[in-house]
Amino acid sequence: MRIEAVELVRVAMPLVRPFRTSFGVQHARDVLLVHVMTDVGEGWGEAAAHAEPFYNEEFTESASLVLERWLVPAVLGADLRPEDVGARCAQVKGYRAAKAGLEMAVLDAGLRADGVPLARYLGGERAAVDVGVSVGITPTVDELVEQVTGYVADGYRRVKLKVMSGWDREPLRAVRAAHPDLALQVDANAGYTPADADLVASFDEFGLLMVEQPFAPEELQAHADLARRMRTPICLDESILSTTHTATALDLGACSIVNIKVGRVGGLLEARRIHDLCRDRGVPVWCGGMLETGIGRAANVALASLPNFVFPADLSASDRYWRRDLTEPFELHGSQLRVPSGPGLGITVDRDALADLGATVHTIRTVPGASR
Ligand code: NPQ
Ligand code: MG
Repeated sequence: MRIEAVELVRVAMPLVRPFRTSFGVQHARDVLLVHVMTDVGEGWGEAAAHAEPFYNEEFTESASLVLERWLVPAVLGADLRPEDVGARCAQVKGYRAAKAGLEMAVLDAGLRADGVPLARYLGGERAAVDVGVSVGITPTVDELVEQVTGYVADGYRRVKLKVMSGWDREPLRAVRAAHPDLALQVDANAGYTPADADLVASFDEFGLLMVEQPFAPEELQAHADLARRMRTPICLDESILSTTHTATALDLGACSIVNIKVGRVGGLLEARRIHDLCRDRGVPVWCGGMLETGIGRAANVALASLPNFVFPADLSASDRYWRRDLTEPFELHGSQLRVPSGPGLGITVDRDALADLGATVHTIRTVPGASR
């Protein structure tokens, strides 16, 4: 297929409630969408970067700039398959959310033209995926318990609590007391240091499914040391940027569960390769989330339908994030989201919602007659 034009669409999406983690509080998402126009039709992708470089180095403005200056020119006017996008973008180091958004859009266009749903293309085997909810840090422990109880009433059967120093054992004790049998896990977003290992190891008493990314991304050995002294499995998020990072972390014993996020690893195809590597090594994975709109969520749900995604995904219904999503809303059915069955991402982008939210569009086109 030939890439004829690319639109970078930017839209501020207010969250239904603020989302606080050890790296800061988000009141709205600075959403960056990639819309490709090709000779076989259009496609959409989401570059799930954070507004600020607090989760990782990338941030929305930087992702947009890198797309405009290097990634889009690397595919514009070219006759390519979606599987070629990664290699064309490889000269750019990092900026994995930007690359993921571009690859997603080209995949959506190609699969739509072929009439193939993304989940089927990726090798998904389920029509619906188990999902959980990620609960941010709240002003008080009572508010946390209230939020968790509300989500459990909605149908979520797995809850992830964000923790940080000063917000860990006390909220954990309270949530555990209120919900003794709830599947519960925690995520520190790299907020502890190896000097906090005793404290983190003490979370064993709360009967957690896993502890996610207690230390900095590069602290693989410290994670391995912690894993050896904890009963609770360690899961890595920020440390895992590629199949190579995954293999190294597993060789070291730094984790026994892997969180796969499309925007963190550079795209759906690298995400699938990490899934396959983990499957071959008997390591369970689950699909992380970055508060995506319905566009990125559709891709995540398709990915999470692959067989080695064994823990519930960090993908909730649209109404947990947005008053109005950019697609038809994802709804909870029991504790599951349905995998879209239409071609490509299987969603329709709501252009009226984009307009009402004040989306801005930057269009990048080929020069007529030029080819590469
Ligand atoms: C995590 N996600 O597992 C993240 C944190 C997070 C649902 O807890 C843009 C880029 C938005 C990165 C929102 C959840 C993000 C983001 C949340 C990361 O660590
Ligand atoms: Mg995480």
